[in-house]
Amino acid sequence: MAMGVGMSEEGMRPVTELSRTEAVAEWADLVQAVLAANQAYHRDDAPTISDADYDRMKRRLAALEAAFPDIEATMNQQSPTSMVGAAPADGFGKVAHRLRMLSLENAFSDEEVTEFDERVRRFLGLTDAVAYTAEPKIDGLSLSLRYEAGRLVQAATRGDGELGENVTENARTIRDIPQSLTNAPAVLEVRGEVYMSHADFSALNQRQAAAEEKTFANPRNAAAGSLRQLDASITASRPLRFFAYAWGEVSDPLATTQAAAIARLNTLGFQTNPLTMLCAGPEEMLAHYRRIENQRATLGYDIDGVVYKVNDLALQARLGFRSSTPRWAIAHKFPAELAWTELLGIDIQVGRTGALSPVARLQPVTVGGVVVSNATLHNENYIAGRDSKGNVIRDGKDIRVGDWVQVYRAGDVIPKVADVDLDRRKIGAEPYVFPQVCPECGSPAHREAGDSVRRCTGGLICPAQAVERLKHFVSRNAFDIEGLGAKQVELFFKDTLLPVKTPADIFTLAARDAANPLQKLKNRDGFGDVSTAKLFAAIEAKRTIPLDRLLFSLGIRHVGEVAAGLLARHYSTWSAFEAAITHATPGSPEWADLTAIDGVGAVMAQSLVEAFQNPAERAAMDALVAELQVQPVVARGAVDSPVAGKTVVFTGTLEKMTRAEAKARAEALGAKVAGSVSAKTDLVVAGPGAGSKAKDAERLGVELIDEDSWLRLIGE
Ligand code: JCF
Repeated sequence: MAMGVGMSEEGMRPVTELSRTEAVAEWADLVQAVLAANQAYHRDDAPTISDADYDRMKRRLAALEAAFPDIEATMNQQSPTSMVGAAPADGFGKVAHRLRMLSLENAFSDEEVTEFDERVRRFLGLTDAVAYTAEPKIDGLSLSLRYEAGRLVQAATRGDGELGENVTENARTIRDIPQSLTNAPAVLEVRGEVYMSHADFSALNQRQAAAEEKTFANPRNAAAGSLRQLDASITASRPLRFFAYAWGEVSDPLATTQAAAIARLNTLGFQTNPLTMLCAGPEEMLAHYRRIENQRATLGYDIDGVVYKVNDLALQARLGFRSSTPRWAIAHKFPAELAWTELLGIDIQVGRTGALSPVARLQPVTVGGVVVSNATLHNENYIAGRDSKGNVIRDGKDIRVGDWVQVYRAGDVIPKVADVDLDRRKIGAEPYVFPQVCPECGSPAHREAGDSVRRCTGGLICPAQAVERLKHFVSRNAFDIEGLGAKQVELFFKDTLLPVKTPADIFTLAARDAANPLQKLKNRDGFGDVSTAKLFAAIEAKRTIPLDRLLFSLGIRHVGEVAAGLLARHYSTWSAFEAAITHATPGSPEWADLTAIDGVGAVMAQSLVEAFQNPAERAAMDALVAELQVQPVVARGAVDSPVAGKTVVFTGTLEKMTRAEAKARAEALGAKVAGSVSAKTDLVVAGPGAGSKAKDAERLGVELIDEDSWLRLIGE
């Protein structure tokens, strides 16, 4: 029985009273009805039911799925509640970017810019100069505009780079964004920055204040707040602008160089930044940086640095990407803003891996337009006037409570304490004594030799570590559960009726709530029918998770996103991974196999092994995995590449490309690149001077080819 138009929720039987068969029948009908309504609304622009009825159907679906969590899996049909791009009950629809929206690596000094150029040329094996474009880095928010047959069909925010928000209707109200293009490629995604000028920002704030509406802290916030309005007519009333500086999918290349591509975007009708310049190398780039810096105050809009990009697009393609940033670009940030203030106290925060981090409590002070009252003091050494290697910093001046300290902010990062004014030190100020036990759980806090960080040894028994692990678990690049952020995790962690102490507890929340005859979550303060159903549905939607995300989410020390990807692509399935790590003690074949993964060293391997040998950690992982369907991860680019899934070792001197480029190319084609030859190696590519690795290949019967054969194999 699907809900008919106008049918009230009160008239419906609670999902908990339904038999499984009844629930499945109702679910299947509802899915069909919602899909039909989606099509009518999105494809045909001709809604067949009211928004209220639509929302009711989606809520009922979510409730059914919360009460019968396996419905979606057993019916072999994806529910609209977990579909990307389906119209959500509120907020914006999600858009999957066809090509990831990138962010940029940062440089903070001239030296880092020179190093960037050296890195680029080393990677490409070029001794000649490389040309770069240099342009102001606009401080707004990035937007991707998709044109098909010359018409604007979609606008999406960056989001996490893979999934953005659909803000098409809002983008249509921005004057700088053309609705249609002539002589454009059939498919063209234009990327750039939405921003607000200083003049428009202050006029907007005056209007807002006069109307007793909220004012904005800076033009960036005003631009973001204006673009992300559910009511596009509000966006239309806000003076937003747009600079184009990049592109995503294109059916025909725009040009062969960055500079020409930008010129083409300009010809097509986009604003491009007039301070974009072509530079012959680092010297000219730094000169242009100074020029832009000198004009910063009079530009009329906020910029926070200068972006440099390799000009030759063929070289950009060879350079490719690191995990989320291109190797061919860098953002040279303007110097941080500074201020002096009094250090009121030092608090110790205990992080996810047990690290004791000292946090400065400051007399609030404005640093570059933002009020700062906390700043990081990094670690024990830093307070004492030494860097993490023990070398003297700040001429060895230590930092004491009551001191006047210099605070700085660079970009969006956490403010830092940089310096201390000894002339203003109070008489009787005592050196800071760093705690030797965890302030949260009382366990001893140890410093390993060579580590600048003191760590709580309590592991999961330390409430601070446990809660930070949970926060990491639900964070954006981990499980990313909508409606379950850091704040909610802290509340559930302390909750007595529905406690969440480990990740597995998240996935039993709905069942525990259903089984609880006393106070249901929906009847509690801050919850309700709708938000509870939404939360449970959001949790259900993440019960199926790719292995790489799961591995990152576990929060094992030294296993970041990149490492999680490497491990997932190597082992493919949770059971293979779990079996391998369980048996991987130094000297075992599993250990050799683990450490042969390029990018996995002994330190990470040891950390994984320790996590699996720790009974509490192990129990938490087993309980979690029992709640999940872990999707296997296949090697990247597995489609139609002759080397996809193969393990390749490069040895000897390569003549057509550098080792770094060869490795990046191979990985882009879905191959695994290993550092040493083993029985698992599929292919050894040997250049002149190849030594023991070529011999190993012969001994183990592994195929051995030269560089030219490799290039032919990958079709170059
Ligand atoms: O102005 C900017 N904020 C800006 C951001 C300019 C660029 O040329 C960018 C960017 C982010 C990513 N280019 C990329 C690839």
